[in-house]
Amino acid sequence: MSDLGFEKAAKALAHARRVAVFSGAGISAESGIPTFRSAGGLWENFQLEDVATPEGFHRNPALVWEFYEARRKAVHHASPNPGHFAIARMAGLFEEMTTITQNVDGLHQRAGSPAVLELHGSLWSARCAQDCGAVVDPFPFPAASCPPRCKCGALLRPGVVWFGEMLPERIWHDAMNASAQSDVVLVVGTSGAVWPAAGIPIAARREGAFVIEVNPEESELTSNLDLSLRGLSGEILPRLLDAATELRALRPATEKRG
Ligand code: BV8
Ligand code: ZN
Repeated sequence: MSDLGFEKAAKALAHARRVAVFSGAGISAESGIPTFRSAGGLWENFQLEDVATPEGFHRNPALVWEFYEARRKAVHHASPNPGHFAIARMAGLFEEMTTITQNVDGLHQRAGSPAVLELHGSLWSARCAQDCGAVVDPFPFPAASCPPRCKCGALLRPGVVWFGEMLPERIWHDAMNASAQSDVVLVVGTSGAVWPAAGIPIAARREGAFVIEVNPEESELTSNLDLSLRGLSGEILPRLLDAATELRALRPATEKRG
C-alpha cells in the first residue's frame, strides 16, 4: 500500500464531517469468519442456490439450517477484530457517522458501533416461514431444534435476505441517504459482487463523496472509486483512524468548526 495513498485517505477523513462505512464479509475475516468468495470462502463448500435462496429453503430446510447454524456457531465463538473496533471508534470522531453492512454476523454491534444498517438481515433473528408473522429476535445460538419450529407449528427461517428477495425498504432508504450525504465513504472488505448493495458506494460517489476502499485484493468496485488501500482492514483501519485524529488535532480551531 503506498504511503501517499494512505496519507491522502487520512487527510480526507480528517476534513470530513459526515462519514459512512460500507462493509462486507472481509471485515470479519480476521475474526476467523469465512468470507464468501475469497480463498476458503463459503461458496467453495456450499452451492449458493441450495442455502441462500427461498427455493433452496423450500427444497431442503434442514440443509439451509445446517448452513446457518454452522455460521451462527462460528460467530458465537468469535470476537470483533481491530477493524470492527476502529469503525466503532469513528462514531465519536465525526459529526455524522453511519455503518452500513452487508454482513449478518452482528460483529459491528458487538464492537460498539451504534445504529448499524444491516442490508441483508441478521443471523440473530428468525421469522415464521409461513405467514403467521411471528418474528423471533433475538434468536440465540443454538436453536432449540434443527430445523427450528415457529410457535404456530410451521418452520422458522433465518432473518436474512436471500438471493431474489427484496432488501428491507427502510434500511435500504436510510443507507442510500446516509452514503449520498457523506463527505467520505469507506468501502471495507467487499468484493462488490452483490447487488443492489454494491450500488451504494457508486451512487455516493456520483453525489460527490470521496470513496476509499480497504481490501487486500482488487474488487468489482475498485475501478469505480477514488482510492484503494491494499491490506487487511484489521491493520489499516486503526492506523488510518489514528492518523486522521492526529491531523484533525493539528487543524486550526477556526477550520475545525467545519
Ligand atoms: C434483489 C444473505 C430485488 C445472508 C446475501 C442488480 C440489481 C439487483 C439485483 C441483482 C442485480 N444483479 C444481480 C442481482 C441478483 C442478486 C445478486 O446480486 N447476485 C449476484 C451474485 C450477482 N441480488 C439479489 O438477489 C438481491 N435481491 O435483487 O432483490 C429483486 C427481488 C425480486 C426479484 C428481482 C429483484 C439480494 C442480495 C442479498 C443476498 N444475500 N447474504 C447471508 O447468508 O449472509 S449476500 C452475501 O454476499 C452476503 O451478504 C455478503 O456480505 C454479500 C457480499 O459479499 P461480500 O460481503 O463482498 O463478501 P465476498 O466474500 O464476496 O468478498 C469478501 C471481500 O473481502 C473480498 O474482496 C476479499 O478480498 C476481502 N477481504 C478478505 N479478507 C479481508 C478483506 N478485506 C479487508 N480485510 C481483510 N482481512
Ligand atoms: Zn408461524
